[in-house]
Amino acid sequence: MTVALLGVPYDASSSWQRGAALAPVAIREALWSEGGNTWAETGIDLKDGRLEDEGDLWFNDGEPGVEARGRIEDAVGSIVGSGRRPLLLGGDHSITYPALRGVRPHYKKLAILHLDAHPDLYDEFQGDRYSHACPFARIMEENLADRLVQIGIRTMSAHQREQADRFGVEVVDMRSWVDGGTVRFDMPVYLSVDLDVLEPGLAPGVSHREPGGLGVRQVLGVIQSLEAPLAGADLVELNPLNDPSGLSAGVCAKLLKEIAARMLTEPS
Ligand SMILES: [Mn+2]
Repeated sequence: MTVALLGVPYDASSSWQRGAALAPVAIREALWSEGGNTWAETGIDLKDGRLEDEGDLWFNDGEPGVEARGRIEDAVGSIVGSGRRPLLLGGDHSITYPALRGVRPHYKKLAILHLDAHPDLYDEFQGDRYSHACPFARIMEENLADRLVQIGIRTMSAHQREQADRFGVEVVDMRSWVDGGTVRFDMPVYLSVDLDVLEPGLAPGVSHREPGGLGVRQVLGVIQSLEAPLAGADLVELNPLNDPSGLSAGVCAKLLKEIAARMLTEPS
């Protein structure tokens, strides 16, 4: 098994602050920093040659979103087609919809495990159906997932509640979170991690800080206890402009290591 890291420096679909496009550089810098090592907790060394870096996609400022999305879909599709597992570094959360379009044709059944403070289920947001507030509405409309399980949610609006009911989304909101609880899947899983699922004091470098979130340890527990094959993953919404200390980039690097290690421990 090989993991292909893909930087997606795209934040043109952000509804509030830009800056997430700077994240891939910041996360790689934290990942390879000599201040830490490259071993995951589960005993995998990311320097053992099975983590390949595809570099960053390139976006023209002001180009139509449909072109940007097409490029993301094609890049992810070709990674999966080559037998590798894509691990995307966003970018804002809008990249998850084209990523799923790239992954989905390769799987008969596919579930999404989505960790986020926000359900991102708006039909449209500020007039944009491809906003970072909307990807999971597009995904469910196009049947790109057989199940969508959301963890960490704490900003559900009435409209998004309706959307969740309409699409059959399984929402584990923060109010009902129980430590050590696991979600079981009988099909491959695509993991989408919005950094703002965490308590913002632990990872303040996000555009939408929402108190009351998970701890780093709890998110690691969700990743490490996942039993189903991991078809792909993304780590989105780090905003380095809100992360002068680099603390949040370091948290991303930690999550990246454990996600990659989780993929690499599967039989190929
Ligand atoms: Mn979010």
